[in-house]
Amino acid sequence: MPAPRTVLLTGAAGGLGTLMRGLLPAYGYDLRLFDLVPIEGEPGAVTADLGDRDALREAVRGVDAVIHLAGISLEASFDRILHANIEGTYNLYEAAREEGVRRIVFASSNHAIGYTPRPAPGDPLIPVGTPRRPDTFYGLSKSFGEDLAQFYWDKHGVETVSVRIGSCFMEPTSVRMLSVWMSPGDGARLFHAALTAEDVEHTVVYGSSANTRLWWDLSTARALGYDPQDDSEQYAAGLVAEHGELDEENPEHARVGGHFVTNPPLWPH
Ligand code: NAI
Ligand code: 15L
Repeated sequence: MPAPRTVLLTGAAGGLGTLMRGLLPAYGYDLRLFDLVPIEGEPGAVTADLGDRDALREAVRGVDAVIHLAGISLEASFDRILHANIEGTYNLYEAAREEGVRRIVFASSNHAIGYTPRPAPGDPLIPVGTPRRPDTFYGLSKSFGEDLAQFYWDKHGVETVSVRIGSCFMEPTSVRMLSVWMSPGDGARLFHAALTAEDVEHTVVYGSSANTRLWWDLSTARALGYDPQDDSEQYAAGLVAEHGELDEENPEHARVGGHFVTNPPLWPH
């Protein structure tokens, strides 16, 4: 597949979308933007719902690849998740198939495996092939998205890299995030690798920086050419001084999904 140039970025108004709008053009991409809400300073962005199949089909027409970030990014009622994340992701894949788009980078989440016990220091890292254990309807929708991606590769030849993102924010803000943080710069490196690697078929990767306290195996991401440059450890002393180390006895600290397992944050923010 020739290296993609024109890329549709769904969810472009959101936190990660805003970070990637800033960072990805330096890799040579010409971004087309899509979101439910208008984006200030971007009059050319498509403002539409993932339920609008005609708008999606028009938005993917002529692009080389899609980075699919749009959707509900926290816990919500099943009906809302069904519309935005399950039917919305299906609509995006159908539009891509109909318009001949060959590569999608899907923003999956660590919450697809949120009930997995978090490894203690020295335990083996969690492999990509670990059984999925969603911690929320939200995590369940990401699990569905990964299966949808596999199906569209097997049935229709649409390739996907499903990125089980940890926490992509400017800085880690909790002790858990020391393990799952992905710096924005590493996020852009990983999306670039996912867009340009050859013959990915459907590849699942974890999305994080090269954190000293990493919980999962980055080898499938590295196999795409991802070479993370950041490590959350520079924030560890401050965060541990403020919150203490993770506590084995605290249910919120026991599983990969953290507080999504015990008391998930609800959409909208
Ligand atoms: P966000 O909530 O800031 O952005 C999501 C965007 O999707 C918003 O701009 C929203 O308007 C748009 N959207 C929601 N429903 C829509 C619909 N029906 N039609 C069209 N657009 C819709 O979320 P964030 O943090 O930017 O995350 C982006 C993606 O990455 C999400 O899919 C999220 O699940 C995933 N992710 C993000 C992580 C992170 O650390 N930021 C971690 C794991 C996964
Ligand atoms: C996610 O999937 C959320 O979209 C993001 O807002 C963070 O909460 C992240 O997971 C996390 O696990 O920290």
